[in-house]
Order: sequence, then structure tokens, then C-alpha cells
Amino acid sequence: MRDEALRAMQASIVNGAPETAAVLAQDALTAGFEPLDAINLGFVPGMHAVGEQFAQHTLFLPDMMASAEAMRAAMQVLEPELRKRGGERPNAGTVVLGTTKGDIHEIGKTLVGTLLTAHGFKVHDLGVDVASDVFVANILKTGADVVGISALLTTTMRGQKSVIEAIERAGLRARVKVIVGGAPVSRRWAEEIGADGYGQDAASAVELVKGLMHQGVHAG
Ligand code: B12
Repeated sequence: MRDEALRAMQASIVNGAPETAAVLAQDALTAGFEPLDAINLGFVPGMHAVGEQFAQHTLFLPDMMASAEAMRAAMQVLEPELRKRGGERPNAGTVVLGTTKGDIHEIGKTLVGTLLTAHGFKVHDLGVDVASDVFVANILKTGADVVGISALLTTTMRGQKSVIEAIERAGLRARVKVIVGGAPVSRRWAEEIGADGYGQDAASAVELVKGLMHQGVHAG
């Protein structure tokens, strides 16, 4: 039953069917699924399948866009529930989040933001296609403890390095922790560009930020 539901969620993404995806997301909540399980075990595998098929040229850009719409429809149902699970908490820290310049992938970055919010962080989501100086201006404006930079393309991954360089030039590097993520990003890349951490999914991003906040407090 559970496997069947997960398979249907995956299929709704692969088929690019927003209405079905929204209904399945609602059904999953009614059936007692944790929203993050529905996302990670049901809908995200659909996105991965779409990515693979796109790479193999068995599916094309309009299909990938339809799948993204379906994913968004499912997230619209699940995100408020995810946030609710967090309840009201004191501010655990301030995070500025965005996708690098030239990159319009938003689904994963938004999920990271939602989960951080659910865990008590104040998240300033700058959206997609964000220039380095906009990251810097918002770190200054919000007094962010952590900045999270997302990139989904091998080309725009380099933008993560540019953001770190801009933060250094602005003299803010000692004041803010930098974390990076996105499908092509790895721990090794994070180390190479001098980031403070890498998270492979939204749940590990939360653990990462918690750990960095803890370090920050102890480092004074
Ligand atoms: C959906 C999608 C799109 C949608 C995006 C819609 C939207 N509103 O976001 C559309 C159709 C617009 C699109 C466009 C393109 N795409 Co696209 N896309 C995808 C796809 C299928 C899924 C991405 C996704 O949403 N995944 C689901 C989420 C939940 O996962 P995620 O993004 O990885 O995020 C998680 C983690 O990475 C992590 N994370 C993410 N960000 C951060 C940040 C921090 C700080 C941390 C700690 C963690 C973290 O946590 C997230 C949650 O678990 C991927 C395939 C893939 N496997 O990734 C291709 C993919 C990324 N796209 C690809 C390509 C090539 C393109 C285009 C260039 C296609 C084209 N010819 O035009 C354009 C580029 C547009 C641009 N300028 O950005 C390639 C990239 C190849 C490469 N190596 O560079 C991929 C890998 C497909 C493929 N296999 O070829 N795409």
C-alpha cells in the first residue's frame, strides 16, 4: 500500500501531472505519511528519474518543465505541513539562501529553506539567479549567521566560489559561515572553494547549520 502510494507519487512527477501530484500529496498526509517522507521517498525519486531521462535524451525540456510544475504542486501541499511540524520556536539563527547567478533551479533550495524554517531558523530566501553582490548586501542587511548557496548546473557551481570571494572582498568572511549544496556539488568541491560545509539534502543541511551555529557560539 505504502509502496504503491510512493510509486504513484513518483509517476505523477515523471508524467508531469500537477493535479495528480497535489491529490497524492494530500492523500499521503491523510494516510499519515510524514511530509518529508512523501517528498524524499515519493516525489524526489520522480525528479531524479526525469533528470536521468533528460540526460539520455528520452525526455525533453518541456517534459522537464511539466515535471517541475508537478513537483511544485506537491510541495505547495506539503510545505505548510513541514513548517507546522516545527511549531513555534525561538530564533535558532539567521540564514540567507539563494541559487547562484544564471541558475533558475529553485525546488531543492526552497525545500532547504522550508526545513530550516521548521527548525526555528529565520530564513531570507533570495530566490534564484542571485548575483554575488546581492548575497553580500543581504548578509549585511540581515546580520546572517549562515549563507547557503545552491547550484544545480556544473557551470553555475563556479558561482558558489564567486560568492565566497565577494564575501571575502566585503570583509565579511569571518562573520558568516558558508554552506553549499545542489545536485552536482560535493564535499570535495565545498572544501576546494573554502566553504564551511556541504549538505547533500535538506535534512543534512539542517544538521549542518545546527552544528555550525554551535561552533560559532563556542568560538565566541
Ligand atoms: C526540475 C529541473 C529543471 C527545471 C527547474 C524548475 C525549478 N523551478 O526549479 C527546469 C525545467 C527549469 C530546468 C532547466 C534546466 N536544466 Co534542469 N533539472 C531539473 C531536475 C530534473 C530536477 C532538479 C530538482 O528539482 N530536484 C529535486 C530537488 C529536491 O533536489 P535538488 O535540487 O538536488 O536539491 C536537494 C539537494 O541538492 C540539496 N540542496 C540543494 N540546494 C542546496 C543548498 C544548500 C546550501 C544545501 C546545504 C543543500 C542544497 O538539498 C535539496 C533538497 O533535498 C534536474 C535533475 C537532477 N537530478 O537534479 C535537472 C538538471 C539539474 N538540469 C539540467 C539542465 C542541463 C538544465 C538546463 C540547462 C536545460 C536546458 N537545456 O535548458 C536548464 C537550465 C536553466 C537554468 N539556467 O538554470 C542538468 C544539469 C547538468 C549539469 N551537469 O550541469 C540536470 C542534472 C538534468 C540532467 N541530468 O541533464 N531544470
